[in-house]
Amino acid sequence: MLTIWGRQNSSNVKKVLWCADELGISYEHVVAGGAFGVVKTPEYRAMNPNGLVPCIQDDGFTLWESNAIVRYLCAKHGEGALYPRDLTQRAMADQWMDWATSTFTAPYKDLFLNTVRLPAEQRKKDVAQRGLQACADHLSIVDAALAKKPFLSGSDFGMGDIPLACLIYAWFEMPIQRPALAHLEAWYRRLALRPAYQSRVMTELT
Ligand SMILES: N[C@@H](CCC(=O)N[C@@H](CS)C(=O)NCC(=O)O)C(=O)O
Repeated sequence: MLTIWGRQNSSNVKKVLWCADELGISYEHVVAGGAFGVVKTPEYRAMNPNGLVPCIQDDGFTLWESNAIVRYLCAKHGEGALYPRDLTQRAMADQWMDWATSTFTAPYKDLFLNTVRLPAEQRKKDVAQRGLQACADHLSIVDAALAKKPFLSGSDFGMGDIPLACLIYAWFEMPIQRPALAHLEAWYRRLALRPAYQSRVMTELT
Protein backbone atom coordinates (compact mmCIF):
# COMPACT_ATOMS: atom_id res chain seq x y z
CA MET A 1 0.00 0.00 0.00
CA LEU A 2 1.26 3.47 -0.92
CA THR A 3 0.83 6.46 1.40
CA ILE A 4 1.66 10.02 0.30
CA TRP A 5 2.17 12.80 2.86
CA GLY A 6 1.88 16.44 1.82
CA ARG A 7 -0.37 19.46 1.43
CA GLN A 8 -1.91 19.83 -1.99
CA ASN A 9 -0.83 23.43 -2.58
CA SER A 10 2.87 22.51 -2.48
CA SER A 11 4.38 22.25 -5.97
CA ASN A 12 6.60 19.39 -4.77
CA VAL A 13 3.61 17.46 -3.44
CA LYS A 14 1.67 18.17 -6.65
CA LYS A 15 4.40 16.32 -8.57
CA VAL A 16 3.81 13.16 -6.58
CA LEU A 17 -0.01 13.24 -6.45
CA TRP A 18 -0.24 14.02 -10.16
CA CYS A 19 2.30 11.32 -11.03
CA ALA A 20 0.41 8.71 -8.98
CA ASP A 21 -2.86 9.67 -10.68
CA GLU A 22 -1.26 9.52 -14.15
CA LEU A 23 0.00 6.04 -13.29
CA GLY A 24 -3.46 5.02 -12.09
CA ILE A 25 -2.22 3.67 -8.77
CA SER A 26 -4.24 3.79 -5.60
CA TYR A 27 -2.86 5.42 -2.48
CA GLU A 28 -3.75 6.99 0.82
CA HIS A 29 -3.15 10.74 0.99
CA VAL A 30 -2.27 12.29 4.36
CA VAL A 31 -2.47 16.10 4.22
CA ALA A 32 0.63 17.42 6.01
CA GLY A 33 2.94 20.42 6.16
CA GLY A 34 2.32 24.15 6.48
CA ALA A 35 -0.87 24.95 8.39
CA PHE A 36 -1.71 21.22 8.49
CA GLY A 37 1.22 20.38 10.78
CA VAL A 38 2.27 16.72 11.15
CA VAL A 39 5.81 17.36 9.85
CA LYS A 40 7.20 18.32 13.27
CA THR A 41 5.98 15.18 15.01
CA PRO A 42 8.60 12.60 16.02
CA GLU A 43 6.73 10.01 13.95
CA TYR A 44 7.00 12.11 10.81
CA ARG A 45 10.63 13.11 11.52
CA ALA A 46 11.46 9.42 11.83
CA MET A 47 10.31 9.05 8.22
CA ASN A 48 11.66 12.33 6.88
CA PRO A 49 14.24 14.00 9.15
CA ASN A 50 14.05 17.14 6.98
CA GLY A 51 10.51 17.76 8.22
CA LEU A 52 9.43 18.59 4.65
CA VAL A 53 6.79 17.29 2.27
CA PRO A 54 6.33 15.20 0.22
CA CYS A 55 7.23 11.85 1.72
CA ILE A 56 5.94 8.40 0.81
CA GLN A 57 5.79 4.96 2.30
CA ASP A 58 5.32 2.09 -0.09
CA ASP A 59 4.90 -1.31 1.53
CA GLY A 60 7.27 -0.28 4.33
CA PHE A 61 9.76 1.54 2.08
CA THR A 62 10.15 5.24 2.98
CA LEU A 63 11.28 7.86 0.45
CA TRP A 64 11.49 11.66 0.41
CA GLU A 65 12.64 14.20 -2.26
CA SER A 66 9.89 14.79 -4.78
CA ASN A 67 11.89 14.04 -7.94
CA ALA A 68 13.25 10.82 -6.45
CA ILE A 69 9.68 9.81 -5.57
CA VAL A 70 8.45 10.55 -9.11
CA ARG A 71 11.30 8.48 -10.57
CA TYR A 72 10.59 5.63 -8.17
CA LEU A 73 6.86 5.53 -8.89
CA CYS A 74 7.39 5.79 -12.65
CA ALA A 75 10.06 3.05 -12.63
CA LYS A 76 7.80 0.80 -10.59
CA HIS A 77 4.52 1.39 -12.41
CA GLY A 78 5.27 3.17 -15.69
CA GLU A 79 8.16 1.43 -17.41
CA GLY A 80 7.97 2.00 -21.15
CA ALA A 81 5.47 4.81 -20.62
CA LEU A 82 6.14 7.62 -18.13
CA TYR A 83 9.52 5.96 -17.40
CA PRO A 84 11.39 5.60 -20.71
CA ARG A 85 13.07 2.23 -21.31
CA ASP A 86 15.62 3.77 -23.64
CA LEU A 87 18.66 5.06 -21.71
CA THR A 88 19.10 8.29 -23.67
CA GLN A 89 15.38 9.12 -23.42
CA ARG A 90 15.49 8.46 -19.69
CA ALA A 91 18.61 10.61 -19.31
CA MET A 92 16.84 13.42 -21.16
CA ALA A 93 13.86 13.14 -18.80
CA ASP A 94 16.28 13.24 -15.84
CA GLN A 95 17.94 16.31 -17.31
CA TRP A 96 14.69 18.30 -17.36
CA MET A 97 13.64 17.06 -13.93
CA ASP A 98 16.93 18.16 -12.39
CA TRP A 99 17.00 21.42 -14.33
CA ALA A 100 13.52 22.35 -13.14
CA THR A 101 14.63 21.88 -9.54
CA SER A 102 18.20 23.16 -9.62
CA THR A 103 17.83 26.08 -12.05
CA PHE A 104 14.23 27.18 -12.39
CA THR A 105 12.83 26.73 -8.88
CA ALA A 106 14.78 29.50 -7.07
CA PRO A 107 13.72 32.42 -9.31
CA TYR A 108 10.24 30.91 -9.60
CA LYS A 109 9.97 30.91 -5.79
CA ASP A 110 11.01 34.58 -5.61
CA LEU A 111 8.34 35.41 -8.16
CA PHE A 112 5.57 33.23 -6.70
CA LEU A 113 6.08 34.19 -3.05
CA ASN A 114 6.20 37.89 -3.86
CA THR A 115 3.23 37.78 -6.24
CA VAL A 116 0.87 35.23 -4.64
CA ARG A 117 1.78 33.57 -1.39
CA LEU A 118 3.07 36.28 0.93
CA PRO A 119 0.61 38.73 2.50
CA ALA A 120 0.46 41.85 0.26
CA GLU A 121 2.33 44.03 2.77
CA GLN A 122 5.27 41.62 2.86
CA ARG A 123 5.71 41.30 -0.91
CA LYS A 124 8.84 42.81 -2.41
CA LYS A 125 8.34 44.15 -5.92
CA ASP A 126 12.04 44.17 -6.80
CA VAL A 127 12.47 40.52 -5.80
CA ALA A 128 9.37 39.56 -7.83
CA GLN A 129 10.68 41.51 -10.84
CA ARG A 130 14.12 39.86 -10.68
CA GLY A 131 12.45 36.46 -10.36
CA LEU A 132 10.20 37.19 -13.33
CA GLN A 133 13.14 38.20 -15.53
CA ALA A 134 15.20 35.15 -14.55
CA CYS A 135 12.21 32.83 -15.11
CA ALA A 136 11.59 34.37 -18.53
CA ASP A 137 15.26 33.89 -19.49
CA HIS A 138 15.22 30.27 -18.34
CA LEU A 139 11.92 29.54 -20.06
CA SER A 140 13.29 30.69 -23.41
CA ILE A 141 15.56 27.61 -23.16
CA VAL A 142 12.51 25.40 -22.58
CA ASP A 143 10.68 27.09 -25.45
CA ALA A 144 13.54 26.28 -27.83
CA ALA A 145 13.54 22.63 -26.70
CA LEU A 146 9.77 22.38 -27.15
CA ALA A 147 10.08 23.73 -30.71
CA LYS A 148 11.59 20.34 -31.58
CA LYS A 149 9.29 17.97 -29.65
CA PRO A 150 5.84 18.17 -28.06
CA PHE A 151 6.97 17.18 -24.55
CA LEU A 152 10.16 17.60 -22.56
CA SER A 153 10.17 13.81 -22.32
CA GLY A 154 10.07 13.50 -26.13
CA SER A 155 7.21 12.58 -28.44
CA ASP A 156 5.02 11.54 -25.49
CA PHE A 157 4.30 12.88 -22.04
CA GLY A 158 6.58 11.38 -19.39
CA MET A 159 8.27 11.91 -16.03
CA GLY A 160 10.59 14.53 -17.55
CA ASP A 161 7.62 16.88 -17.89
CA ILE A 162 6.33 16.57 -14.34
CA PRO A 163 8.51 18.90 -12.20
CA LEU A 164 8.45 21.90 -14.53
CA ALA A 165 4.78 21.38 -15.43
CA CYS A 166 3.86 21.74 -11.75
CA LEU A 167 5.37 25.24 -11.75
CA ILE A 168 4.30 26.30 -15.21
CA TYR A 169 0.62 26.36 -14.21
CA ALA A 170 1.31 29.26 -11.84
CA TRP A 171 3.53 30.93 -14.45
CA PHE A 172 0.52 31.12 -16.77
CA GLU A 173 -2.00 31.97 -14.05
CA MET A 174 -0.15 34.63 -12.08
CA PRO A 175 -0.99 38.27 -12.85
CA ILE A 176 2.39 39.01 -14.49
CA GLN A 177 3.72 40.23 -17.84
CA ARG A 178 4.88 37.11 -19.67
CA PRO A 179 7.04 37.14 -22.78
CA ALA A 180 5.45 35.39 -25.79
CA LEU A 181 6.85 31.84 -25.88
CA ALA A 182 4.66 29.98 -28.36
CA HIS A 183 6.08 26.49 -27.87
CA LEU A 184 5.91 26.75 -24.09
CA GLU A 185 2.29 27.90 -24.34
CA ALA A 186 1.43 24.99 -26.66
CA TRP A 187 3.02 22.56 -24.16
CA TYR A 188 0.96 24.07 -21.34
CA ARG A 189 -2.21 23.73 -23.45
CA ARG A 190 -1.36 20.05 -24.06
CA LEU A 191 -0.81 19.48 -20.34
CA ALA A 192 -4.07 21.23 -19.47
CA LEU A 193 -5.97 18.58 -21.44
CA ARG A 194 -4.87 15.88 -18.99
CA PRO A 195 -7.52 15.17 -16.34
CA ALA A 196 -4.94 14.37 -13.65
CA TYR A 197 -3.11 17.65 -14.33
CA GLN A 198 -6.41 19.51 -14.04
CA SER A 199 -7.31 17.92 -10.73
CA ARG A 200 -3.89 17.84 -9.05
CA VAL A 201 -2.00 20.82 -10.47
CA MET A 202 -4.54 23.33 -11.80
CA THR A 203 -5.86 24.19 -8.36
CA GLU A 204 -6.28 27.53 -6.62
CA LEU A 205 -2.95 29.32 -6.23
CA THR A 206 -2.23 29.83 -2.52
N1 LIG B 1 13.81 19.16 -2.30
C1 LIG B 1 12.59 18.83 -1.59
C2 LIG B 1 11.95 20.12 -1.12
C3 LIG B 1 10.77 19.85 -0.25
C4 LIG B 1 10.16 21.16 0.25
O1 LIG B 1 10.83 22.20 0.33
N2 LIG B 1 8.88 21.08 0.64
C5 LIG B 1 8.19 22.24 1.14
C6 LIG B 1 6.85 22.39 0.40
S1 LIG B 1 7.09 22.71 -1.32
C7 LIG B 1 7.89 22.03 2.61
O2 LIG B 1 7.82 20.92 3.09
N3 LIG B 1 7.69 23.13 3.36
C8 LIG B 1 7.37 23.07 4.75
C9 LIG B 1 5.95 22.68 5.03
O3 LIG B 1 5.13 22.58 4.09
O4 LIG B 1 5.63 22.48 6.21
C10 LIG B 1 11.66 18.04 -2.52
O5 LIG B 1 11.73 18.24 -3.74
O6 LIG B 1 10.89 17.19 -2.03
